[in-house]
Amino acid sequence: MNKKDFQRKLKKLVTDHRKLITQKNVRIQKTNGVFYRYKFPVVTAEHTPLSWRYDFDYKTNPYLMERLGVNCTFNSGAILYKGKILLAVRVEGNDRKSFFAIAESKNGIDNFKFWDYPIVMPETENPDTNVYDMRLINHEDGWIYGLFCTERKDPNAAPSDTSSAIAQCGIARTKDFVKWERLPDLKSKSPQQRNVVLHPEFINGMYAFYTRPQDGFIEAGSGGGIGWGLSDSIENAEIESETIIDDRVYHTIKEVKNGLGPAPIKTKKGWLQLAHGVRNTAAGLRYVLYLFLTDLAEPNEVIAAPGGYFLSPLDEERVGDVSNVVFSNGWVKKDNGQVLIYYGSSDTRMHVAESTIDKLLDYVLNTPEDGLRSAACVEQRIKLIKNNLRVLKK
Ligand code: M1P
Repeated sequence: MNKKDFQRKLKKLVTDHRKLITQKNVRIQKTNGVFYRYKFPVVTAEHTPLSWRYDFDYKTNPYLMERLGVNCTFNSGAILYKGKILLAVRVEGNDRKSFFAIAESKNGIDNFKFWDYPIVMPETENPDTNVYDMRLINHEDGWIYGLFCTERKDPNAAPSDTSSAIAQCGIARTKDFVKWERLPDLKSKSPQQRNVVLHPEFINGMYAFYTRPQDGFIEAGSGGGIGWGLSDSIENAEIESETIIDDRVYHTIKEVKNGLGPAPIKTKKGWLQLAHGVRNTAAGLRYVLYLFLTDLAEPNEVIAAPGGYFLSPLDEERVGDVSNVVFSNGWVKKDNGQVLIYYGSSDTRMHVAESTIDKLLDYVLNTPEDGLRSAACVEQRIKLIKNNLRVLKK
């Protein structure tokens, strides 16, 4: 390519990129009454800055090729910071390694723009092979915490086993999302931890963690369920005793495994909790999102648990690197009561759904619990139908 063509191609890349990241998002009017979806994903691999992927120097890249590809952008932590929505995006390179990067938007619906550089996350003395799925927590101690999964190869795996890994909870904190202080990983009795979330308030003067103990990297084994544990310290966080507050249940949306999503939102009626539930199918695992409410004073006590899923993969969301998955580790409550729920689809891209605190509370408090048996579920539906027919006759 001659230099003129190179410059023309570069200009077009820049124009197309700007067009993509400034595209207005459109609310999809069809809704189940609980939340609205939006037409376009809010962040995709294509949203990452061109400078992260291309070498712009004609001398070293005369064909203007991508030098470091980005495979996908998903499972992002979210926070309202200085009036803007920040996403701590899980960016995965073509090399399968994930890292974190901040993308910001004024309205949280569109125009997400990445900061110039990804986050430089310090390592502990035991370097992480992969880091992902950061939860951002504005803790009452004054710090903003990022809790994420740190994955390393299992040192006890047989030489022929190149896949077995150990997942644990990495902890870092920041005041500005640029400089991060890495703390030691959370210690617990479980051989594997993923989906660990810090509760935003102290409980009896202690740091409280939602956990997800597992026996194996993929399989919950005898572990599983959303756990709860307390630690005196965050600088050397250690949970002595872990209790399961939301278990896996046969023939439900969380039969195989579950895990908490973002940090809960405090409401007048309790802590609103968003989680993912996983079940097996002939086509592989299916991940959906569900909601529940826990007690204000004792956030480890479930006080309302609607049956079934809240949000499941739909249309293009169903297809990606790991298909049939929706996963959320970030949501934001705005001062006007609006709630923006950020979710990754099929481990590939990020979306937003919109609701309000009032609607979500109505949903958790008035959706019947899972009947657990077909006959009980028919009973629930007949009750609804009878009441509706009575209302219609009036
Ligand atoms: O691939 C689906 C999800 O699998 C894991 O979630 P969990 O630990 O609950 O199985 C995570 O790796 C998550 O990032 C991923 O989206």
